[in-house]
Amino acid sequence: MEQQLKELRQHAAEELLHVATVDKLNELRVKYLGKKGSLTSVLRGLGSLTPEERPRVGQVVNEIRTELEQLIDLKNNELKQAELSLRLASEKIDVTLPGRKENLGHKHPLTITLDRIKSIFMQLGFEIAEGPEVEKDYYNFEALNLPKDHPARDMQDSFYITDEILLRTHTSPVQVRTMQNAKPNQPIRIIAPGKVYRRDYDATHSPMFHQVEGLVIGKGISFADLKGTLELFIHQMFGDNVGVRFRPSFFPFTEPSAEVDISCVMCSGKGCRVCKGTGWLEILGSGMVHPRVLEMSNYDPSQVSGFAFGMGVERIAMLIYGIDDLRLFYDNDLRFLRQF
Ligand code: 2NL
Repeated sequence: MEQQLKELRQHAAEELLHVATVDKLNELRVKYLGKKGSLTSVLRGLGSLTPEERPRVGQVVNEIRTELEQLIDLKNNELKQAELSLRLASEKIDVTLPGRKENLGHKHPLTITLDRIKSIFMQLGFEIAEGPEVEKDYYNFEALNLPKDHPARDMQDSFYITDEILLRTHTSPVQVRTMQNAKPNQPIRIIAPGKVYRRDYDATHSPMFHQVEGLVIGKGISFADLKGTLELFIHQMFGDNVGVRFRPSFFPFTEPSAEVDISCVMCSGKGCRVCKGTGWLEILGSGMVHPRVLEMSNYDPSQVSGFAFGMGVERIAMLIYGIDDLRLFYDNDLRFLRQF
């Protein structure tokens, strides 16, 4: 038995010396020291020895166990250290390399402009209303007092889908829907931003463009409210020093109506190519909501009144940024877009 133990010790030490991985080392630990391992089975054979031999052989078995455990621990540390060195070598990073630049995008100039317009009106207590871009003729024209023979209703000027359905030509239908969904004579203070569609295409007209319309209805709303609101908007949008001018005009859905001009942002009113020598730029249409329009959407013109206005977002962005061709907004040319 002592010979058998000596061989086992020799063999185990040999094998442990040549083991190359932690996994393999664990296999050997089980093979020699485990519950069904070689050393344990020797220990079980102790019964067949004489009582005199037992303590001595038992002691030898324990010595071998301790020795093998130490050897395994040693090897384990050695292998772990080797694996770590290998990982450190392969995962080495050069902290002196220049960093990689994050390529961050930014908002489109039209979105920046629209966000600013919305923000100014939101500070004045306006809510933002939205609605469908494919609209009924009724909401787009009929309810706005646009007579059947109005040029905007011509097939040549609007995108019709059927006789009764078209792409909205302004965001007014959103305001009509808001009026018709309200309680009787309920006050309203909304802006309706969004895409609109007209059959037009040149340097200053695109078949799709963006509009913001506004609508305020309530008891005693007057032309003074219209002027004060729009003047404040223009000064926040273009600066306090810009001149503002209200000019009589006509829209089928407002009476009286006014167009709003600002002093030319290019020449400060001296007269140039952009303002065609007049010193003024038209930027808004507005007016007191026509009594017929109020009536058609269940508001009583003897109880409440209101004002409305509309503006083109592209036109305002072109004036603010000094852009002379609106098609640049849609070309997605990064050389253009990166400038904002
Ligand atoms: C312009 C002119 C305007 C309105 C839009 C409106 C809406 C309702 C009732 C009455 Cl529901 N009016 N909208 C009023 C005046 C002018 O837009 O030049 N837009 C670019």
